[in-house]
Amino acid sequence: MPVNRIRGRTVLVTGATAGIGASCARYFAREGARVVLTGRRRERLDALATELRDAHGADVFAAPLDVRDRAAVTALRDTLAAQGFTPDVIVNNAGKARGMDPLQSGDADDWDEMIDTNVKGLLWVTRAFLPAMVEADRGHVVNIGSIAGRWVYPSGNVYCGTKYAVRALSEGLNIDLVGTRVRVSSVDPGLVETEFSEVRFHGDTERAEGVYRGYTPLTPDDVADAVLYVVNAPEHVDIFNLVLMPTDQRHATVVHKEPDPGPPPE
Ligand code: NDP
Ligand code: 8X3
Repeated sequence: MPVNRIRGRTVLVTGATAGIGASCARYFAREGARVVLTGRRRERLDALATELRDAHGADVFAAPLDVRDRAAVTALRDTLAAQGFTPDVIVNNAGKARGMDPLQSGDADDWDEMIDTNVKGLLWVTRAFLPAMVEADRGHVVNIGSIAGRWVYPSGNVYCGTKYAVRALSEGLNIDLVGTRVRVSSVDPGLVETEFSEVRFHGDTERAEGVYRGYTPLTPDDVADAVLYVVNAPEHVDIFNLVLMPTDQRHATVVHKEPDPGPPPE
């Protein structure tokens, strides 16, 4: 990075225990940010905190958090404030797809989980941490959206709906913050190889692996690189929307895949 505007900032990442969130935490720590790691799996948070302290001497605060728990979100905000860890960047990354069925046979529990995490969780976190940014007249909210928030694909129904909502919330928030120096960015990836599909298919690893076979998907680091880029932009520049896809992907379902060669001959 030619100019480092990351050093010394305090970055809260939701869903830092895996995939894109873990990569974002690594990228911010590497550039000298203080990082607040959150997610539900405590052992993973602790392991990542140790890794970042050892590798970068990073100032890290790791706290288990389920973003669906509004009271827990506000309690964490208060704990962080008491410890001098008030974030001036939040990366609203925690999110998921659950199931991939036509709406008429979809599972309402899956829908609850997606809506509560991807939409309401993002709102609870933003509502809790934003006022301090407005007060300080400095800050950045980065929402991890998706191309699923601009193109609906077959059986994507509710997941796409949550990402359309994230897109609308990013736009609305950006408008509401006019006159402040708090920036809003939506970083919207296409296919990224993470635990996403394993979660979507309820632990069916074979089906999940198939999603990423035959082409080169994005890596979580590719997305973290984009997030770092938007946050590192000069303060008068707001990169409001950054869409990134694998070169092999040109639309939600338009992906160039090499045919599966099948099992090796006996
Ligand atoms: P992963 O499954 O690898 O990571 C998801 C992260 O979200 C985990 O750290 C998980 O942690 C956390 N999480 C899930 N539920 C909750 C919850 N209720 N409270 C707090 N944290 C939670 O998936 P990705 O890294 O791929 O996904 C990250 C974001 O990127 C999501 O918003 C997803 O929609 C978006 N995205 C992903 C794409 C992809 O192709 N992979 C493409 C476009 C967007 P834990 O289980 O420990 O709580
Ligand atoms: C996650 C990737 O394929 O569902 O947003 O659009 S996809």
